[in-house]
Amino acid sequence: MSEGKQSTEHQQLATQVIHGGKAPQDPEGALVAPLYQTSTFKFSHADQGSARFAGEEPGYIYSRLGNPTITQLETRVAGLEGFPAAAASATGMGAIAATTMALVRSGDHVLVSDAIYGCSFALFSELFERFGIEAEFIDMADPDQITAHLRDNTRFVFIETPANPHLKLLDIAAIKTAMGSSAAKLIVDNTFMTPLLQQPKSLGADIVIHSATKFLNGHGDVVAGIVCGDEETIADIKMTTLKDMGATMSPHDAWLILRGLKTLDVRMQRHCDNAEKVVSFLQQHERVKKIYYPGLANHPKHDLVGSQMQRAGAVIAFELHSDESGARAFLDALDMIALAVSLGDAETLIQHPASMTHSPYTPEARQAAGISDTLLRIAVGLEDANDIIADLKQALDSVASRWRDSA
Ligand code: LCS
Repeated sequence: MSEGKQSTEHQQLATQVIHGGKAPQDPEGALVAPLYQTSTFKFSHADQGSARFAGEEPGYIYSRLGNPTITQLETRVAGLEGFPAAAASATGMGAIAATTMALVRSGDHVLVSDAIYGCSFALFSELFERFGIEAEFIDMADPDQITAHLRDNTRFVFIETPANPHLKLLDIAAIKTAMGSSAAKLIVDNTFMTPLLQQPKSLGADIVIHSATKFLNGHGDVVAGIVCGDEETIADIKMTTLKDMGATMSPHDAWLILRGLKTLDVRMQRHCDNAEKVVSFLQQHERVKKIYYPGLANHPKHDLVGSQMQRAGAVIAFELHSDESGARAFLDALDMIALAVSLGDAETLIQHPASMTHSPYTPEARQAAGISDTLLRIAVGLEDANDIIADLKQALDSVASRWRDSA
């Protein structure tokens, strides 16, 4: 390779977020690859069209089956996660549904962590059941539980770490070891970390999924998903569940995510710095009862920070010395911090999981997963940390009298 032309494999992640992926060639030499905002592609003659459909000639056909802007995003994210291939989808749930549905047949069994995003829980607990697929939810903090529950027909083990909403951590390498020689695939939802803070493939994951809506895009203007894996698995997902169920990404969204990705490294560092400052503030506030944050020494799996995960991330869950109505009054008293679901945006967002992101859980399943009714989740943004803290402080102070009454 000529001097100055380093191959993508050898570039550092902070460079890969900017340069990774096969950029479509622009005849004008534009710095930013053009957006292929097109639904379909012209064939130069009929034989070319049929050869492309038959897979005998490379080339694009129709944007649900592939598009140069989407390909660029897929190759960039696959490279960041250390996989040879990726498939982009319309939403994170589109990626999770297309991936998991491609792996199972009726009569199969799957193992799912008890603590995951609410709609992922709904997919496995309700939709899978309709198709005769048994999803078993277990606490995977003890990897021996996996060995005990694996069956011959278990097709995958699905985990999220850190988990939404209360940052439960799972040891990816220990789970892979516990899976032994099982043919089941280990699927890791890496949304909360991004490949810059956690590399599940190096710890044994077979498939890594993201809600690209979150940190990967980072600007709160897109809903999207992506799944990374080996060539064969990704080709299967693309040619079955993604192509025929149709939750494919729009080229415009792919272009926006490519733009957002360029600042992923600087954004993640700032997100984490801000989160650490917010945690320090919450720790010394008398009205805060409990904080769930992997960076705290009292987190049950704090030792994974610095080994499995590079930093503790930017999502914090906490409980106040109040009942649920006091927690709601606190949310209503916030000013700059947006009362909104989602995470990974420039804006700091806060929400109440039991009635919002995790309302698809049954109350019993929420309790089993350790998600209390008074839990709040804050996704720390990129503002000046002092402004985030000032808003939290004024809201805590403004409802203090109410808590004195209800305490
Ligand atoms: N995986 C995780 C870990 C998530 O947090 C979400 C969405 C998804 C998958 C699904 O991605 P989507 O289809 O929304 O792109 N989490 C949300 C949340 O915590 N608040 O709003 C959505």
